[in-house]
Amino acid sequence: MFCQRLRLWLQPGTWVCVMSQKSAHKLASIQKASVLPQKKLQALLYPFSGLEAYLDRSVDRTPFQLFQPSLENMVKAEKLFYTSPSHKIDYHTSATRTDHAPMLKQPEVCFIGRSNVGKSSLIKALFSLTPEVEVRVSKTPGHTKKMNFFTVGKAFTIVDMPGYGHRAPKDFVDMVEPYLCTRKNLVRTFLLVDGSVGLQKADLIALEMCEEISRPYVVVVTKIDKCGHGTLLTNLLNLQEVMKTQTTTCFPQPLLVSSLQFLGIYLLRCFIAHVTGSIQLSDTSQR
Ligand SMILES: Nc1nc2c(ncn2[C@@H]2O[C@H](COP(=O)(O)OP(=O)(O)OP(=O)(O)O)[C@@H](O)[C@H]2O)c(=O)[nH]1
Ligand SMILES: [Mg+2]
Repeated sequence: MFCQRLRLWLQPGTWVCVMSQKSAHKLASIQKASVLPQKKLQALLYPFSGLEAYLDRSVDRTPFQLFQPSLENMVKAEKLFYTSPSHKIDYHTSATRTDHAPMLKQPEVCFIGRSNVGKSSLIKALFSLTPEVEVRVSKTPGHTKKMNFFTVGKAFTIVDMPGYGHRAPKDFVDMVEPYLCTRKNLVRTFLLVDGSVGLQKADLIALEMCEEISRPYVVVVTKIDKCGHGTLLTNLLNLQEVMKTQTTTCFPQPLLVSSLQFLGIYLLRCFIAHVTGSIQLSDTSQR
């Protein structure tokens, strides 16, 4: 049923976006992923569904399924991530201080988290339908040294931040905190936590900082491909407990992603399109 509906949505002729010159990853678009078996596709679109079977029946699933857009909405959101002459996706500029940040009017979202947690990789995966947009990733922590601004047409801006913790740039605090506090068009901060290692001391400090700043933010659990279901679920439930008891401005649902396997990337694209006001969600109960 689910696959049938997906194929209906993706019928030839309904997909008008132009694929970029460089070849995109085979799972970069829902259209390409739709050839996968139903269970795999379901886990790719809604990663929590792949974990549910391993979860004790007594655990409340609700907080993990609050944002559950329909396929129609995810397809709508994905279209924003294709570049075209009238909707250019591009690296815009970098800045090391908030007062050097570009004056952009469109809604902005930013990605923060420990060095090496996978911020740049996640942005690269979001932009995988436009692979000519260069987002640099590295095994070496502390790779991203500046705030890098990427514009998505006139719809929104995505900002890749340097990481905190090991090998963080010296001016991290001066750079990131004022940005989070004062940036007017910032509509959402995504705080990344490594799902394969769970919450670390530095993550708790970042959560505290976001709470103090008191602007809406969302926790994104990265690298969910990197560990077994047991470890991931333990880390996830621990995180959920902290979110429930120690946060107020955090969106109660952690979003799960793997930038390498594209798990949760379509859902995150839809979330960004939604919070920036770039799409209106239609019926969300179609899953
Ligand atoms: N297995 C796995 N590895 C990942 C994933 N995302 C990122 N990585 C790896 O983690 C390392 C760090 O990735 P980056 O995206 O550069 O991390 P970052 O948070 O931008 O790091 P800094 O710029 O140093 O703050 C790289 O070796 C990536 O390949 C993922 O989803 N799964
Ligand atoms: Mg980086």
